[in-house]
Amino acid sequence: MTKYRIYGDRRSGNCLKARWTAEFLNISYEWVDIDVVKGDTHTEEFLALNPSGQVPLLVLPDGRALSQSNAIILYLAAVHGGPLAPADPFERAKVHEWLFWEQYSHEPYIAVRRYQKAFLGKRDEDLDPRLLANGRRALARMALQLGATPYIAGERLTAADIALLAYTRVAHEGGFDVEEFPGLSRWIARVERDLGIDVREAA
Ligand SMILES: N[C@@H](CCC(=O)N[C@@H](CS)C(=O)NCC(=O)O)C(=O)O
Repeated sequence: MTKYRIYGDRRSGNCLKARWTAEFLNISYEWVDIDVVKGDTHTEEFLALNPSGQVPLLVLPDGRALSQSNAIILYLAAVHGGPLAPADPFERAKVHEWLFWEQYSHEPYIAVRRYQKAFLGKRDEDLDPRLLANGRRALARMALQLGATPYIAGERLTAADIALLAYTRVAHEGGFDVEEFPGLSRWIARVERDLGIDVREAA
């Protein structure tokens, strides 16, 4: 039987979201290594699969392709069941609330500052100061929620935890100190444990 294929760069949090979800749901898949920095997402062959030129990309066994990390998590959760997307409409909408928030208010600051510092080697004085300020605001928002519930969308692990773990666990590489925000380190450890992430390998 043809398997799912996941095209991704192992250093990318967005790509790890797809990988962690497939592994958590025991889905067998083939991983296709893509090097974003080398421009692998802009080859003619890759653009034929995803005209947006981005990873992660999920290719279904029937050949249909899906991009956007959070859409991939939700699709796999919907097809393969499990607890990641709650059945109750309001609880599910709460998961979506956090997924949209992650893409608009968290990832554009925390992932981008990390990329510019750790991958492009930029100096702090050359970075847009809004990245630090808005990233810290996002971490504070998460800490506020985690003061009330053990997981980001409530009492159980959901797709929202996977999406937010990806860049929060490497926020220090972007110059953020998660220890400043009560409950964040404990939540990171809890979700890593639930997902069975090998902390040494996936750093
Ligand atoms: N919102 C998208 C962002 C995807 C994205 O930015 N992917 C980056 C790697 S993390 C990429 O493919 N960059 C290559 C490029 O844009 O040329 C998602 O969540 O999947």
